[in-house]
Amino acid sequence: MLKKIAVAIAGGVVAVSAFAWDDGGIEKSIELKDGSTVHVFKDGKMGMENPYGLVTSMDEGQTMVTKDGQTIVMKGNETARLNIVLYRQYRGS
Ligand SMILES: [Cu+2]
Repeated sequence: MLKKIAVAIAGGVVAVSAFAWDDGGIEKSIELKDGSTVHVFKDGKMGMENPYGLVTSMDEGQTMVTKDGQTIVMKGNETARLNIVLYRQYRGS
């Protein structure tokens, strides 16, 4: 079940909104300078996706630079949770 979500663009951060998906609890997805994406869950915790679409681990407290040059700090490390969301997306369920 795919559901279109409106991706809020907060604070000038570039949000990824190229395709619609079941948000799976993700509030927004932010592109980073190195080509990876940080997905922010509704509770504020984050999960990392590398440029190849794979979920990767990042230590909490690490800083990341967004595509438009802003610095954000990693909160949480939701690899398992993000895996479930991305996997569901691939299955299209
Ligand atoms: Cu990160």
